[in-house]
Amino acid sequence: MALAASGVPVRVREVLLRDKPPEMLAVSPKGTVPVLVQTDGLVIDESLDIMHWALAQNDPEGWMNADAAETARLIAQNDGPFKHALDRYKYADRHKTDAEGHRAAAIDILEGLAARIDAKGGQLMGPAPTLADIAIFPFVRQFAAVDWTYWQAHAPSALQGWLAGHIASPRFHAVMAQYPVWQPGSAEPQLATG
Ligand SMILES: N[C@@H](CCC(=O)N[C@@H](CS)C(=O)NCC(=O)O)C(=O)O
Repeated sequence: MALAASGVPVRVREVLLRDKPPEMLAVSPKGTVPVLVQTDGLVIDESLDIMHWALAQNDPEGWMNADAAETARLIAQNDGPFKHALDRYKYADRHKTDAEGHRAAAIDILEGLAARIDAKGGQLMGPAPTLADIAIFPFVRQFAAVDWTYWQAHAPSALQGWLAGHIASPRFHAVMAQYPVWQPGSAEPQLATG
């Protein structure tokens, strides 16, 4: 999303996580996506770092115009306790965990986000989206998608509206496009940006 918003030109190599190409592991041995390789060969392989990198170059919608410490705190809460609960709710079979307990822990965090959205006028840091919203909504979407009926019945309405707005954005649709899996020598399409 940040790459798309920044307009920084990016070519995409789609990979299968179950069949990671050696070319990817050679530049980023930890084997997670996304991996960004700059034209000078420098590698960034954490999504938040990629967001910062893109928006430092061009931030036409002012996604960095928010309190940095508060933004970092919200993202750390998301990447730490929220993701912990989400994974154990979503993959309760794999983790042999109590799905409902983890769902409740996640909902506690989501209630806090909803209170912020109400207080701030629509988004996490103010009336307009900033980095925190863009970094966090895909995880809230994953939570909602585990059980949409539960989400609609129990998630705070401010958060339902916030998520619906982000999911409906043309940019989100564009960046969710599927690309043919890359193989050496195959095309590297431009990132679709909406
Ligand atoms: N903190 C990392 C997490 C990246 C991550 O875990 N990505 C998952 C996919 S969403 C992955 O690549 N998993 C490796 C695998 O499933 O083999 C980031 O945000 O870049």
